[in-house]
Amino acid sequence: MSKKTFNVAVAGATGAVGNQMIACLEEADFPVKSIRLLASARSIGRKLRFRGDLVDVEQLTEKSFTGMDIALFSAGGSTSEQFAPIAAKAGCVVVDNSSAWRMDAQVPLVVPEVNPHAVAQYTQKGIIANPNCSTIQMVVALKPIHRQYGIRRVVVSTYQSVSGTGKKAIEELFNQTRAMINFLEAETRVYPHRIAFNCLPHIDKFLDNGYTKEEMKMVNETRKILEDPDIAITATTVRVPVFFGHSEAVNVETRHACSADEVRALLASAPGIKVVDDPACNRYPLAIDAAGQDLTLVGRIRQDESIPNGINMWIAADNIRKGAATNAVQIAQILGEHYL
Ligand code: NAP
Ligand code: 12T
Repeated sequence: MSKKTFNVAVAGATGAVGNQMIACLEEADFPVKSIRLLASARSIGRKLRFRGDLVDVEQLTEKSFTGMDIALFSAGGSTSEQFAPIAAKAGCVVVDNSSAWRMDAQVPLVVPEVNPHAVAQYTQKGIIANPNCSTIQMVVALKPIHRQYGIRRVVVSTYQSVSGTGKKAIEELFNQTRAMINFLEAETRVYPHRIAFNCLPHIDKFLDNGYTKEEMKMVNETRKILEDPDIAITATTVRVPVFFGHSEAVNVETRHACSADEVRALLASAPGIKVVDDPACNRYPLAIDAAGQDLTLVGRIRQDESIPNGINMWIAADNIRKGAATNAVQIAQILGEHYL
């Protein structure tokens, strides 16, 4: 029997997420027939390695998607807005990492452990959206709880690493940290304030309601993925001086009573999750342990003693892997195995 193989394009291949997408395609042994690496005109002349071969980076244009089967996009929202429909029209299914298409009713928003069935809806626009990094790791943990006990309300605060903003922000934290420990002036370019040795309660832009766009993404995307518009959610998203790995303090109010022990056992057997919860041995999810692997780490699972049915937990995951590239490649795998 011949195995299906696919012509795959990576748009934004030179970026923090795009680079990881290439690595995830290799790690997943994705059935790639040919690969096309796309970026801006700035990257013409660069070469990147895929499975040992050096591949030329090409400029992303309207013609880039002819003959391609799947395109993984991570080249910014405006690039996705413009080029995803062009790719789809060329018959290439787009898995998009930007926020451009996530809330479009005709575009499925998918986390494979949570709503893999939604992939089927890709036929409407030829686009599948990858959720925001902070949303992905939260819904992986919320889904089993919602199915078992029904979630009434979620209150989340995030502790997000700079890699979520891209390669320039990784450099900014590095350069500012080096400047500070040498008693030099830290330069601020990417963020409105110094991020080294600081916390910024500001991710993405501010909206008219006083929340940031990142906070509202968590609210709206979670409801869409869990297919439940009635869940009440409120979020505070904070940038912290961490390079890789987002952490989250999540408070969940359930409809039916649940104990911390039950939730711990439930999550321990749920897909994509590793429970790390042994406070007596100082064991709990850490960004530095989440980074470089694909599982969502959940710990500090305990009763919220202030309400009848409440659970608190701490969740950490690699925002560039499960929060972006790994999730996109997992979607592409479902697409390739079941739909194309
Ligand atoms: P990054 O490190 O700054 O990389 C940006 C990439 O986009 C580079 O490859 C860049 O190419 C390319 N690019 C920029 N403008 C372009 C244009 N006009 N035409 C073609 N390519 C262009 O950023 P990143 O962290 O990888 O993030 C990239 C995207 O992924 C963003 O849309 C972001 O919203 C999304 N993202 C999503 C999540 C998530 O939550 N799922 C997490 C992180 C990022 P050059 O190298 O040539 O400039
Ligand atoms: N501004 O994909 O800055 O919507 O960490 C992800 C991460 C937007 C997104 C960030 C952002 C997204 C960030």
